Amino acid sequence: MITLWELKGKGERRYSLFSWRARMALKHKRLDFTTQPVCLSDKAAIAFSGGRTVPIIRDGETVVRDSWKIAEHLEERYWVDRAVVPAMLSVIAADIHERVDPADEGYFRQSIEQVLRTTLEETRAHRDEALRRLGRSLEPMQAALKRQPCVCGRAPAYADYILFSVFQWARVMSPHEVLGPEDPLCAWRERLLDLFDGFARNAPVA
Ligand SMILES: N[C@@H](CCC(=O)N[C@@H](CS)C(=O)NCC(=O)O)C(=O)O
Repeated sequence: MITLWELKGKGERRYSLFSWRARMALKHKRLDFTTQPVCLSDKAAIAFSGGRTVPIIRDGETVVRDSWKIAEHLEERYWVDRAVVPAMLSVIAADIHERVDPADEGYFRQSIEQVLRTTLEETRAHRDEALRRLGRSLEPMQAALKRQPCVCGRAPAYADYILFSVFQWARVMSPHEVLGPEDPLCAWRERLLDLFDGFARNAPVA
C-alpha cells in the first residue's frame, strides 16, 4: 500500500496543488493509497523524507518526495514491473533455469511455472511470440528514447536503473540478444553499461 503525505486544510480540504498531481498520477495507475494529511508548518511530520515539502509517498521501502519524481517513480515501477518484467520473464525463463545455482533448479522451476502457468519447455517453444510481446511493452520507452538520451532526460537517474535492471537480468542469464541494433533502447543500454567505469558491463554474463 502506498502512503501519500499532503497538506491539511480546514475540514477535509486537501489544498496542495503539487499533491493533487501525485493524487491524479496514483489514480491514473489505478493504485490504492492512503493519505497522511499534515500541516504546512509541521516539518517534523515530514522530516523522514529529508525535505520540507509535500507531496511525499512511501511505496514499500521507498520514499519519494517531489511530485515530478513521484510521477517518474510510478511510471517506471508500475509500468516496468507490471508490463516489462512479465514480458521479459516469458522470453528468458528457460535460459535463467539453466543458469541458476543447481541447488535452486527445482525451486525455480516450480515457482516460475506457477507464475507463468506453463512449463519452461513451453516458454522456450513460444519464445518468438514472447519476444514480440516484450517489444510491444517497450514501445512507449522506444518513443521516449528517440527524443532524449535517457529515461529521466539528459542524464540517467533511478528510473533508468529500474528499466536497465530488466535488461541486465537478461544479459546475465540469457545468451540471446533481445534488442535489435537499431532499437533506441540498444544505444541507451550501451550508455548505462558504460556508467561507473563499466560497472554493469563487466559483470559476468551468459
Ligand atoms: N517541487 C515540489 C514542490 C512542492 C511544494 O512546493 N509543496 C508545497 C505545498 S503545495 C509545500 O509543501 N510547501 C511547504 C512550505 O511552504 O513550507 C513538488 O513538485 O512536489
